[in-house]
Formats: sequence, structure tokens, C-alpha cells
Amino acid sequence: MSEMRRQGRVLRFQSDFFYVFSDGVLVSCKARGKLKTRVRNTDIIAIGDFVTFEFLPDGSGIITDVLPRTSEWVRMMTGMKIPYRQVLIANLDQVLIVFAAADPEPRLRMLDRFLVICERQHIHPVIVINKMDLVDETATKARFAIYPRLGYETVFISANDPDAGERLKSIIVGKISGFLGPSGVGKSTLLNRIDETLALKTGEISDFNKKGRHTTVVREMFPLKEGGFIADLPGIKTLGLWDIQPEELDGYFPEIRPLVEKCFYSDCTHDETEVDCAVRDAVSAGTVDPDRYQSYLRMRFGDEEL
Ligand SMILES: Nc1nc2c(ncn2[C@@H]2O[C@H](COP(=O)(O)OP(=O)(O)O)[C@@H](O)[C@H]2O)c(=O)[nH]1
Ligand SMILES: [Mg+2]
Ligand SMILES: [Zn+2]
Repeated sequence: MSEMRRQGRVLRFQSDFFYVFSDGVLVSCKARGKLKTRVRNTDIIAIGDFVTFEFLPDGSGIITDVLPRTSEWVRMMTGMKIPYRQVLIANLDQVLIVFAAADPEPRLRMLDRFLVICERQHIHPVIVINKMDLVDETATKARFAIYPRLGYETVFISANDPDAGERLKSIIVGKISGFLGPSGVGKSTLLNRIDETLALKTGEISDFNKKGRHTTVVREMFPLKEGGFIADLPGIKTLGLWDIQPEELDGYFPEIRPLVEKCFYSDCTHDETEVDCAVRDAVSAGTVDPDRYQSYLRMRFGDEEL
């Protein structure tokens, strides 16, 4: 019996089948039994994974190995006996974090939380502020000025602009991008500007029905005509900081990170009770943004509200 070993990338998952892109074609694969039972509380194979599979004579495949991931976009599914660590997508190049300049009002604490998750996962974040047509441009850019100052790529856009699609394409072509943000900020509209089939496709993905039960299990990266892939990242409510130790949080704020070693105590939490804290000094001196510091404190001291 001839058996061929091949490599490829998982583009789509649907009811136990993984569709692996390999040598220009999609091969429908099942996972080898051993792979599935090794660990029960997380996804061993996820969209975006590079895998090795046995290519069978009938044109299908059996995944035998998963290559180490460079990054994971994860959410915890709680409410079951054992929390499940769901890997929505692996090996992302970047996450586009979409907020609206208004309607709905942007929530900067939520933005800061997403940025921390990106820092933790070493995924390049791109902040996209949509609906710029509704606001005063100068005031809004000032409101978000801290982010480009910290080195975060920040794009101000309006989905109605004729060049909105081209501007987004210049960011995402050739890369694997995730799309994230609260509902109503214009994600579907923006995707539509890139390629009108994209918004429809991502709109179909649903994870929970109205009763909150797990239903459709289809995950997918969508290829762009010009190269690259885009994936919807649903479920922002379940995006917690559960895999971040409180004492490592300061390392995920680029403006706080270099100050930590200057605090008097090596385990300084940088809250108001600490003495000789370089972070608090920097807030007082105006070199660390007070809103960002408040975001840090909220995340550090367990206020789980996004
Ligand atoms: N004024 C304005 N409205 C927008 C813009 N982008 C989207 N919208 C509107 O905002 C609403 C929500 O957009 P949608 O794409 O469904 O948001 P999603 O929930 O993030 O996918 C719709 O009524 C859109 O027409 C924009 O740039 N400017
Ligand atoms: Mg939508
Ligand atoms: Zn400190």
C-alpha cells in the first residue's frame, strides 16, 4: 500500500473534517485518533495550523502531526465541568482591532485589554478606528494619540470613503489577519469594502444560538484575491486574561515594561500603596498616560469588566 506524507495548512474545519491546503489543493482530512485523545481540554488542531498528513489513494488525508504554533488566538469556554481552551486560530500575523470613533462610543479599556492579549501572544495589532465621518477628525485623533505614540499601528477610516477598501487591503494583503471588535462598529461593512463576498461569509459564522448552546462548528480563514487570509474572531466577551499571571501584566504595557526594574521592590504592583514606584512617578510626571495606567490597574486587580 502506498502512503504519502505531505504538509499543508488547515484553512477550514467543519464537523470533524479539516480542510488542508497543500500544493494548491484543499485536501479533506481527518485527525489521527491519537492526536484527538492526547489532550481533552483544548484544540490540538486549529485553523491556521501547519500539519503533516498521510495522503491516501482516495484523495483524502489523515493528519498525523501538528507543527509548533507561533501564536494562538484563544478563548476559554467556561460553564462546563472542565473549562475548554478553544483555539480559534493559530499562527496569525496580525489582528485588526476595530472600534468606531462614535456610535457606539469606543471603549478604551477594552482596546487596552485586546492590546495586552496581542502582546502576550506576540501578534501584531492594528488599531482601526472606523466611522470617522461622524466625528471631528482632529479631536478623535487626539483622543487616540497615545496609541501611535506607543508604537501601535493606528488607522483612521470611514467605511463610506471610496478608498476604504484599498487602504485596508494595503494592510492585509499577503498576511493572515484576524478581525475583532464589538458589534456595531462596522466590521462587516469594512470587510464588504475589501471584497463583497467576505462580509457575507464571516456573517454566517455563529457560535452560540440564542439559548447559548454550542451550535455551528465551522471555522475558516478566507483567502483574499490578492493573497493572504482573513478570519473573523468572534466571542470578545469570553476573551479573558486567564492565561496571564497578574505579576507579568506590567510586561504587556510597552510604556510600563521598561520602568519595572526601576521600582524599589522587585515585586512592585505599581498601585497607590507602593513606595518608590517608578511607574507611579511616571504617571505623575506625565510620561505614562493616566488612562493607560488605570487600564493596567483594572486588569491587575481583577476587575473583569471589559
Ligand atoms: N457613518 C458610518 N456608519 C457606518 C460606517 N461603517 C459602518 N457603519 C454603519 O454601522 C452599522 C453597523 O455596521 P456593521 O458593519 O454591521 O457592524 P459590525 O457589527 O461590526 O459588523 C451599520 O448601520 C453600518 O451601515 C462608517 O464608516 N460610517
Ligand atoms: Mg457584522
Ligand atoms: Zn512600581
